[in-house]
Amino acid sequence: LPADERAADGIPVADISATGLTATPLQQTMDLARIHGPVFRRRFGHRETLFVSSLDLVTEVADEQRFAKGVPAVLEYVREFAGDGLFTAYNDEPNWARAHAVLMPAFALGSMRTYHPAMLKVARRFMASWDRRAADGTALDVADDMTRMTLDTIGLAGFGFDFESFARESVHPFVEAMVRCLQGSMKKFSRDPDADHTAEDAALRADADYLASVVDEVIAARTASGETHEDDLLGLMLGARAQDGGAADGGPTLDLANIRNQVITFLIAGHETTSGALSFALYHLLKDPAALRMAQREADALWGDTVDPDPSFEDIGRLPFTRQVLNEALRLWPTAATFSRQARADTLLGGRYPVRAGQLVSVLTPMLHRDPVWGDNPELFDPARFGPEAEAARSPHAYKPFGTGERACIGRQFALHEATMLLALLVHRYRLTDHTDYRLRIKETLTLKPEGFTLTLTRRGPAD
Ligand code: MNH
Repeated sequence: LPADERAADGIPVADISATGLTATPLQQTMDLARIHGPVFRRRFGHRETLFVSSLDLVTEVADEQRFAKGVPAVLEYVREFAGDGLFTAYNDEPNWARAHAVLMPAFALGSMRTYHPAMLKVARRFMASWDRRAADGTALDVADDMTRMTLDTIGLAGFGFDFESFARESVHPFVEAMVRCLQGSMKKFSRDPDADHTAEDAALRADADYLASVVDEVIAARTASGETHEDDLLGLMLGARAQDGGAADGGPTLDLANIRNQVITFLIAGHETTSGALSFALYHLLKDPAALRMAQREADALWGDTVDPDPSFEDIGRLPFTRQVLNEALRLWPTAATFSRQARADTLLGGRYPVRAGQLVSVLTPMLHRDPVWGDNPELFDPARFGPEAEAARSPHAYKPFGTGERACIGRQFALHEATMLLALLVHRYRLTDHTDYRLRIKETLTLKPEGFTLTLTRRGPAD
């Protein structure tokens, strides 16, 4: 790694131009933070990114008076297929405020009651698939199955569209095209500006067109049905009129081009990160028998020996330890691992580092989640960190897996409801076997997932 160098403003510069960005840029950047500390610049050719990761500095950039969401280079590339959808919209694009107003009610805690039946339906498909694995003893790829589950859930709950992922040999082609698009955005960041990228770009364009065609299929299915579905995301967007904060003439609040961008955004943002979070949670439970026992005890207390429990909406609020397991998994591996903030005016970070108006600051969330505020063994998986008293005693800025402020994750409750239910159902039903003595390797496709994490399982009996 390059020698430490300090710019005139006192911020260390890690110049990786010679070594290059690796296939795991996030983990590489975590290593840089371990060397250079909680504020540094990563220089790569003509690109420079300012990273912060201490509680103090993140508290500052989370101040909505001083900073707003920033759209960094990689998100500019994601805009090539997600356009002005919520995730990639600029703060001042009118469609952001319109779509936010239309969709917010669909993500209030109470709305999860509406999605609960669709989530449960997909969880049952998941278990039917795992039951077959339990019967024939074959190994399964955790991240793949979690991806099947979360994609089908957002498709059904959000859009009434069934991807039927568990009826397929491999994940839906939408996922494969999406992964190539996300990876393509990541690679664009590090590519040689002078080389010829025509072939790569054409391939990416083809994938983006395919994503758009799936979205058109989703919208056409709804339009053809002649039904309105006022309570799902697509219904809300298609039905929104002027009184909801849109066009003054009573016309639709969101134009069709924007609705397409929102659908693509939700199909991606609504499954990719939740699937990773569930995969990491299962990984940690497999490596921590005491935590697994506690999660099982919690599920058993709710559902006892019932072979096919019928979790109610309220049950999901009665699984606090399972929720803590997810929170802790997202602390160690926040699956959307960075987010950017943009200075509203010239300012001084930490009272000494000048940041100009409009400049971006990236929060390196996995290192914030290893700040000394987390104690002297931050690498240890310990769900007790999210017990009610421990949480109340800690700054809310110490934990940012869902970003911050007005542009924080709209789907947080959705993800947590879906993931808590599935995790509890799984530990209730199966005994999991770490048949390869798996060592964690993390694959980066803008989001994080355990790579090559497989397990075998058997059904639990009443005596387990
Ligand atoms: Mn989600 C924004 C993480 C699940 C839809 N999400 C964000 C941001 C983070 C994030 C971080 C902020 C990004 C930024 O500041 O640039 N999201 C997650 C994680 C999970 C997750 C870790 C699961 C675990 N997200 C979901 C789900 C949905 C969703 C589920 C939809 C059902 N997220 C979004 C949308 C945004 C967002 C939409 C953009 C919100 C906005 O800017 O208005």
